[in-house]
Amino acid sequence: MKTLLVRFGLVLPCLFAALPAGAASLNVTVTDAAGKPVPSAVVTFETGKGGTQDKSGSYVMAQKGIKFAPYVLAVPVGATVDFPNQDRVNHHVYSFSPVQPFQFPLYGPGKKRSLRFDHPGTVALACNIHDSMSAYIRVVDAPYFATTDEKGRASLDLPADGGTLAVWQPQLDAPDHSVSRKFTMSAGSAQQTFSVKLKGEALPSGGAY
Ligand SMILES: [Cu+2]
Repeated sequence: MKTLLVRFGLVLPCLFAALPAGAASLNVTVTDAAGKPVPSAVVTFETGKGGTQDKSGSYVMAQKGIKFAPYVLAVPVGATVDFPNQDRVNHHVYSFSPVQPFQFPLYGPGKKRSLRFDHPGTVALACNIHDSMSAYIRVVDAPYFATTDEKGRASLDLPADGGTLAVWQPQLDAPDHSVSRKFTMSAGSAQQTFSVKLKGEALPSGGAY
């Protein structure tokens, strides 16, 4: 018990220190027109007053089971993403997206490639060997962002402030595959729901996220 108390004593102040003053939790749910959850949607919040992005995370876009995993990976501007090949076959990963075109010529099982993403926007991924492989890296410049899980839910710790809440998803049927609304965060936890229109299915058949 003493150990537990000591641990909490050390850890809790660190957790609170990481949140801006007045921060509270916003739970966002994204559903399609039929009310089904929409996974792999990137939710962002911007106050227009800047804010520092947390760039301490490590970001992985694996190739596993002849699929990319995850299907959508949101990263802050300047993040380095690792692309480990966890399959028993070779992959040749590339993107033609103007935001940051690149290619990793054929690399084998157990090998890894890495790339830094310096420009906000969407980088659509494909594999030269496997036409069915498809995924997205969404490079965001908003200080607050999260990606919806299989239940279409995402949680963001936000300052009590007004700003723009936006949702991006690759199949979202809207300009830039994105919709947004003005939103003011107040103290305490809050809930927002987006009902969005999708083009076709929310995920490619057998898609991983
Ligand atoms: Cu491949």
